[in-house]
Amino acid sequence: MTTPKPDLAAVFREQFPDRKFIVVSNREPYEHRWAEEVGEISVQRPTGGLTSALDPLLQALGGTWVAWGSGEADATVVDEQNRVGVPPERESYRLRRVWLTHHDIHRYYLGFSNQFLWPLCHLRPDLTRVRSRYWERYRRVNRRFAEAVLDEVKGSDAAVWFQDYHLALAPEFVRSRRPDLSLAHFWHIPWPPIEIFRISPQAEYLLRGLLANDLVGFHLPSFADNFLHCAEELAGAEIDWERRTATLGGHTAHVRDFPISIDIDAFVEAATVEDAPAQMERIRDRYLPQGGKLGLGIDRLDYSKGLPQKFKALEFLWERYPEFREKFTFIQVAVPSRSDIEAYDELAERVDRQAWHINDLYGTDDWQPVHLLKQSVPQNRLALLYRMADICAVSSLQDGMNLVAKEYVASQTDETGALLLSIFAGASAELPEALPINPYDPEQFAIAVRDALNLPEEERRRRMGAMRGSQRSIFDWMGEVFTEWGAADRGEEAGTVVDPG
Ligand code: ADQ
Repeated sequence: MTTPKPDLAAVFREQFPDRKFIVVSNREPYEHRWAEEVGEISVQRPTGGLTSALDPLLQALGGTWVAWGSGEADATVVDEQNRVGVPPERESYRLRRVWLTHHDIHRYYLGFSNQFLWPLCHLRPDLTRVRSRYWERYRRVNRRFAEAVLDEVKGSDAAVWFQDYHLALAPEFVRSRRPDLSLAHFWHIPWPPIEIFRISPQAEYLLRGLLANDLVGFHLPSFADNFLHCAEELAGAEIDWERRTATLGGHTAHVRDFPISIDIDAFVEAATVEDAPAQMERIRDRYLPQGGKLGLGIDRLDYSKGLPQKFKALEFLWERYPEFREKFTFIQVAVPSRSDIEAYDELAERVDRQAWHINDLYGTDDWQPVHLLKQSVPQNRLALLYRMADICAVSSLQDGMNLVAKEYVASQTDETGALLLSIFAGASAELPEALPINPYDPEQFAIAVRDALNLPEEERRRRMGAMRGSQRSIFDWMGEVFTEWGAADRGEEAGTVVDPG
């Protein structure tokens, strides 16, 4: 059974009847690469997440997507304005590419974005690296994105949607030249409390950049609160706590929370393909002892995801509850990420050592307790792993939302699995039937794994059924963003104002 999807093109047009739709993100939806045959070009398409949800909408509306041209053959296919029509087989919207040099990637992307904003927003100021050259380049690249946007909206009205922490300054650059445009921004990671955010030497500039939007969205009300508080104290904005607006220099930004979600149907379909039972059997044969239970973790290899804490808890589990040896196996899929950054490199080594240590202590000739698969796994295979996993453990130390938790719930079509979910993942606010864990307490975490594995089937079904019944999709999420954005643009309230108390 599929869930009804809102007609997003209609929702957008209703809110913005005369405006062109422009999306701006660091990553691009289509990447051109050199194929194996000499001279041939292949196209990498959007896979999963927001990119693949936005792509059909842009195809329906026919707007522009502005993004970094990261593919090795990207420059070959664009026109003189750095534009290419996508998708290749039925060009329906425009992809406008912004070029980044080697220094840009190091300073704007790996530097300011991922070695300053990312750790700061994930409450790891100890991992931040403050360098004037990072900031300088972040400003420059944001200006370049803004210029590409301005170029694309020449002579037209537009609604411009910026994505994420790579582009905090671009809205202000755009607003200063085109005050008539409607601008919105979605911040996909947490916004930290002021005590942490004020560590940023550029706090005021970052806030001013974002306050140039008509709408700023976060996953949780607490992130929106933190942002408003920072805007008041560090940028001197006037806050209306009831309306949840911040006014600076005569412009008012509406600040709202929109918990993002996933394409539920895509996971349900992938988990229930005709040969799913045979495929799951093959995975079981490969990794599990006869009749054994499966635990699953799917994460980017990032320090915010709490992988060392998860492995410590598993070590405690097999040490203290020997009844789970040879009866319970854990597959951790960890896709390498930002490996040019030292902290990520160290993390990768650390989890390798931990997996090796656990397997050395408790493994036998016929059984390996932990399988650490450092690779990307296609979505259809992920869905099968999710479906067959008896438990899925999300151990984030800090996470804006965490889509893995939602993907597990969507793929659990038999409703027999149990979700262990960190109380520090944004998703925990919407999934009260998950089993809560505190990843900083590995002994309790181990007890939670034990209890989850011992949970009666009826209770597992009750919890999973309740979570599945209340899931909302990424399409609902987008519809809400557009409705609030339209209202903000007209200076109205759309009716989902959060009670600040
Ligand atoms: P991420 O930090 O990347 O996103 P998350 O929400 O967990 O975190 O999404 C990860 C995505 O990558 C999932 O869709 C997952 O399936 C996929 N993935 C993970 N490991 C994979 C693997 N080995 N192979 C293939 N796919 C894999 C940021 C924020 C989050 C927020 C999202 C969306 O940090 O808090 O939920 O944006 O706003």
